[in-house]
Amino acid sequence: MTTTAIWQERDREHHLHPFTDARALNAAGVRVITKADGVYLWDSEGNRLLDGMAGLWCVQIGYGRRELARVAAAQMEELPYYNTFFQTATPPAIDLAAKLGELTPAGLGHVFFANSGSEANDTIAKMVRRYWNLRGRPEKKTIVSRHYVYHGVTMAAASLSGLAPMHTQFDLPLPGFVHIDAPYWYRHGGDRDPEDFGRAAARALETKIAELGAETIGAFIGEPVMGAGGVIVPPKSYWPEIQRICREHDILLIADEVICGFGRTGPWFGCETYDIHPDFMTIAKGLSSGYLPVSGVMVHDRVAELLIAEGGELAHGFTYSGHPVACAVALENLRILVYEGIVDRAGAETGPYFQARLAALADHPLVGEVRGVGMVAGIELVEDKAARRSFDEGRKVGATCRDHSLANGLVMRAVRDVMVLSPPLVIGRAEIDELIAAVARALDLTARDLGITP
Ligand code: PXG
Repeated sequence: MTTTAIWQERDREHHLHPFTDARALNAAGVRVITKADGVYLWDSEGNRLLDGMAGLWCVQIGYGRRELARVAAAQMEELPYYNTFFQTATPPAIDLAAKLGELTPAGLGHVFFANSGSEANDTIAKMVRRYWNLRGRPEKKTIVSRHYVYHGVTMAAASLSGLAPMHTQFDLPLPGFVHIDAPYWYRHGGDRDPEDFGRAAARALETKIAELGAETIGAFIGEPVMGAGGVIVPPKSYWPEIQRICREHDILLIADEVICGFGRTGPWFGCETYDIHPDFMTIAKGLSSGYLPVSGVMVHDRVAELLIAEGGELAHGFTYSGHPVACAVALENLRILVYEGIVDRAGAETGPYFQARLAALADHPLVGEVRGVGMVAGIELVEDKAARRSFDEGRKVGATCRDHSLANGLVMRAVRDVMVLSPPLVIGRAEIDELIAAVARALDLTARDLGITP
């Protein structure tokens, strides 16, 4: 048997994969990724793939940066582990906290560390409850989220998420989590001007408040741009209106920057792209470029000060909160992102080039809309462009396009029939050209399968 076949057999026998139909995977056999460099991956059969997804939206600096490996090894030798629980801390955790206080938008001066975006969002859900308990408003606890959004998979994070299977499989959402419509102009905007639609979509929050009573609503959570929900880019009018409503009703604002953070939308944070001033900000993924698991909750000083002054002992934390090796790697990742101008270049130069090249694909007969900002994009495939009519779900057009893309050496994901792209921020112009050519080829081959002439 080949090495690949042996790995596939072991994987089939022993490994349960996330968000995977195990039966279908076992029939097909897993693809084993064995190494990576820059924006490229290699599988165990020697195929090279351009990683149009930066892993899972996270490898901002690209693969193979030995500086991160060296920092991890050095920290493991010096101090591989110590906790931050009982009046102790480690230099990397302290330095990373201070660095994040500088890098994130003004006022977000405190961080609570966790290991994943899900854990960070669960932490926020608990901090919202703690905050309103301390303010003497124990009834003000409900968190409003949106349909389509992905905020993670732990019990509270999955309740915050707005994707149906994540709820129905596990009897979620928990009480105290409600959802409103997303600012999804292409699907729900009809003939309306996008900015009018954006304001109306934000006012769905006002309607929900009127229904439940402002005295019961503690927070609103949103990704500046929705990522895993299908790269839903809000009209410019959306976030100012959401913030007005939150202010008027004394509702905390949570910005989930797990995907948008660390340069994905151009500036360092999606909050800067959309002028959002949150009370909490979730960070993960790009914080360490995925080299090690680490996440954080940025807490605004006005919230942190209450927790510090009146909260007593916070009964919450993870064994690996502020893990020294993960924090050291995150610090080195941030140093490289700043020192090499990676975020600046992606924001000013390669991001706009990526968007301009993608926009040209809008003429393709399968493409209803191309949308994106910075280094993240979605291409929505439709059966009828004029009517914006989707393909029947059962035809699995997005999955077909994804499979053509993979077969031609590009990792591109399908969310429903939206093809999503989120390449490493270090991707260069020639590599963007290669990516665009592979997307165009995948679109043509998908059209051919459907009997449409490209
Ligand atoms: N918030 C957002 C906005 C995310 O995108 C999480 C929270 C949860 O992070 P963790 O680290 O707990 O996974 C995410 C994660 C996909 C995909 O298929 C997206 C994510 C995770 C896995 C798969 O697009 N996003």
